[in-house]
Amino acid sequence: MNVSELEVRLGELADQAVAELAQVARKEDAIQVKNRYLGKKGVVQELMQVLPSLAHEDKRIAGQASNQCKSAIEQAYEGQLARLERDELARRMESERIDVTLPARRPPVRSGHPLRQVEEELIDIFAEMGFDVAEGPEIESDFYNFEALNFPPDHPARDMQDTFMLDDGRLLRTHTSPVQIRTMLGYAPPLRVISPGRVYRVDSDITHSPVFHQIEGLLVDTNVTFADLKGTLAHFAERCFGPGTPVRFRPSFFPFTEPSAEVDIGCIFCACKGCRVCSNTGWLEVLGSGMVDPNVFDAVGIDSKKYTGFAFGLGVERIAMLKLGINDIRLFFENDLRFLRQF
Ligand code: FA5
Repeated sequence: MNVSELEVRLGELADQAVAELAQVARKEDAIQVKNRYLGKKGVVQELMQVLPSLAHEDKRIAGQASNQCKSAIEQAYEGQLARLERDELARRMESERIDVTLPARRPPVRSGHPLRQVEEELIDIFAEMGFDVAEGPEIESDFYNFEALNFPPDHPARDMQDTFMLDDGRLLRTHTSPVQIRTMLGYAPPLRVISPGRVYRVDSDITHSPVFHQIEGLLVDTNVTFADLKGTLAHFAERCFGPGTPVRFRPSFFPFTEPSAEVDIGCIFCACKGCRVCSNTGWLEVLGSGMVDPNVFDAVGIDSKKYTGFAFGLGVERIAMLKLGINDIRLFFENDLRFLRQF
């Protein structure tokens, strides 16, 4: 083969390879075509084995022709690869297109536990009347929970609050009233606080839970009378249960208040006519209250000749059950989402 024939043959091979590359549909096929022409044992290399037999001047011409042939094939190979990648991308963009009209997954709306919602509503009502929030510990000593509140050691009033005792003599507080004592020991009158929190009693049925929540109220100042207590709680009842809600004060007993009263609201389910919820009485009991007993003032070192005050304590579950129409207190503590999602 002379050098002219070699040039022609290399030109043909280049055309052939370029045409083949233009046909391939896959990257692997393109690599194969390229290797068949340009590989170590490829057709171009094979053809160039005539090189040693050529004259010196012809070798240079043959070298140039071979390089031209190789770069033509390389170029076609690179071009085809780029084309294949573009096509692949276009295909994926077509098939994997994001459907923006698909409704997004909604994150769950967090609304807070129904008890917490009601508790916050109640706190807001008292905050409007100028009460600050005070807090106390859930593990208490006998002194704060009973003694300073005028419960003598063997007084039967202790039986009303069946108590969880700890091994070291302390107890789980049975009401929020110990926060009255902590507040009066810590701050001088005038005082106007509420104290929301968790309390514990050995008590369990559909309206009583061993763990429940109370909000305590305490107001101490000069010239505070029972009329102030009545006005405050009547206003509270209207804000909590709606305008015109009647309230009734029934004589009662708490060791730490004198006089003491249970406070009922007119039944919101039957407009005081009498129904199953109010046991046909027309009234629903919502809280305990009274004027601070002078013995309590003595226990905390407040001059009972100068100051008077009132206190009250309400059960948050009780009020939440009335407001939300819930008939079993246990629903609050079971954490069943079917229940919780309704609020
Ligand atoms: C007291 O706990 C007094 N400390 C309230 C008080 C404060 C009176 C200040 C005077 C002055 P009583 O035991 O009645 O009182 O409880 C108050 C409220 O807590 C009740 O009206 C009731 O709504 C709620 N309650 C009592 N026991 C339970 C219970 N086991 N589960 C759910 N709620 C309860």
